[in-house]
Amino acid sequence: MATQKKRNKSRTRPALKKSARKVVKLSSARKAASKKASNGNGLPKPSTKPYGQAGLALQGVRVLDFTHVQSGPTCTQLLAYMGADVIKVERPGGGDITRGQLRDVPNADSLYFTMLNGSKRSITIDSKHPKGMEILNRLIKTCDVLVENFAPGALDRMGLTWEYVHKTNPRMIVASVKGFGPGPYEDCKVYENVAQCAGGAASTTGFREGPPLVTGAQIGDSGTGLHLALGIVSALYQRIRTGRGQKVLCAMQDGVLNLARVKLRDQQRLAHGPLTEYSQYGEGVPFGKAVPRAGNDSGGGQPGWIVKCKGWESDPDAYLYFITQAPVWEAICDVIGEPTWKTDPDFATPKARLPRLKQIFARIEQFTMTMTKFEAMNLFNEHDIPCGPILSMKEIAEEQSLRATGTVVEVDHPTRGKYLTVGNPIKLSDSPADVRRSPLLGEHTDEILKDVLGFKAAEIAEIKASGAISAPEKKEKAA
Ligand code: CAO
Repeated sequence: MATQKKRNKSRTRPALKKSARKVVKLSSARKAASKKASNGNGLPKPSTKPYGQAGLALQGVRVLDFTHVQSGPTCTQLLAYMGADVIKVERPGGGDITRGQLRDVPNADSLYFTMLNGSKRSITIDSKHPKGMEILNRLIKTCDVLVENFAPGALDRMGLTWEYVHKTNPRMIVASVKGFGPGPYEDCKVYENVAQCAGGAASTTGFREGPPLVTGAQIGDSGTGLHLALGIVSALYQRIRTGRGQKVLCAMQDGVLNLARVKLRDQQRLAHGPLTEYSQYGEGVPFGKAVPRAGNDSGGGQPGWIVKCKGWESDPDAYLYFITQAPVWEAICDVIGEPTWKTDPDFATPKARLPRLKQIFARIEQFTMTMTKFEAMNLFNEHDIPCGPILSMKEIAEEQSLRATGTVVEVDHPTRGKYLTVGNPIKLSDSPADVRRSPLLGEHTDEILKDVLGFKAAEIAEIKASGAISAPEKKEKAA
């Protein structure tokens, strides 16, 4: 890329008279240094440090984190895990509303908060206080990315419009989560389940006979936070070339639809006939105009279903997801004790099996009910048959292999003690995840004012006296 640019430049540069050309001579020492630093392609030479010891991927990126609840914090926590310095701005007094929501330990930050705000620093600033705005202005000048997920218009009402932020720091990337993109609903506040419903997930989840269902996975909030993180990293990459920031917008409806894209695929297939891999096809139930709920049918081309295992009567999670993958059909027949199905024309081909899936899964279930889900998992895997146990959250919390990979991490917190959090699900071989506990409210206020913003002790005292970083003292009630 750099070489191409260089070539274009030399082609378009007007010819200068030889005498007018300014020849800048590099001293031999500088020449050697620049040769050492670069590979000749504009990139630094490959580090010789051992993997994992060359700093973290986003080291040097500073994030002004105006996020709250779940969607935005998911994004900024990931950036922090990747090494960014994430400065979470919170309202003095209460901070992020989730600190106090779904509390399990009295007077300690909730798990809702702690599991979404690890590895960040917290500063309290009242953005509606003139002194608070002064601090924010300094932060805007020093940060690379501003991330927010306020209700539509809230950032503008603070005075932090895109135009203002861009003028103050043209390199700033301003990233937002909103419920909806531009259109009829753009001014609406949105929570997780609203997004799941508006993005097409709820109408396609659940059983045909039942109402639409939302899923436990937070595809609206955390899913959109993930999308936003990718947008930010892309904008940071583009900024290397352009030198300027840009707006990044992820609407939760769009994020959910992106994750539900197979259902929009099926919507279009409906125009060409029934969806033969859906159980309702085998059951002879006609399709309507829109994609129906498909129960536990697989969303892909290999039919699957959830089958009972030993203990299902008392254990709500004694189940296995079983996939009748075509290439291992013969092995499936042998293992479940139906060897004649290998050649029986009613079962031998994927097409022949489609109208009989209910019967096939009933037979598989008869077999799996004789063993635990883990025994079944082991047995089928010996034959390369894809399947998976339905794991409870208790089992996941106790799973040692997830601890070993850092996907589940135990951290210690000064007021709540040890808790489990989800570490970085994205593993980079040269950037080990930096998973630390969440900050207390305003824990890093002084340190940020001093070290990041360069305020002197007297100025910090003045800021404190102004009330811009602390909640107004509660007046004692008269006796
Ligand atoms: N100092 C002073 N005021 C502050 C502040 C600070 N540090 N931080 C926030 N505020 C103010 C905002 O300025 C805003 O004030 P105004 O409305 O007077 O301008 C106010 O706090 C509340 O912000 P909000 O409207 O975003 O919060 P809410 O609780 O009413 O709504 C939510 C929450 C999530 C519905 C809304 O923020 C939203 O729709 N966000 C976008 C979509 C989203 O991310 N949803 C996912 C949420 S997780 O399920």
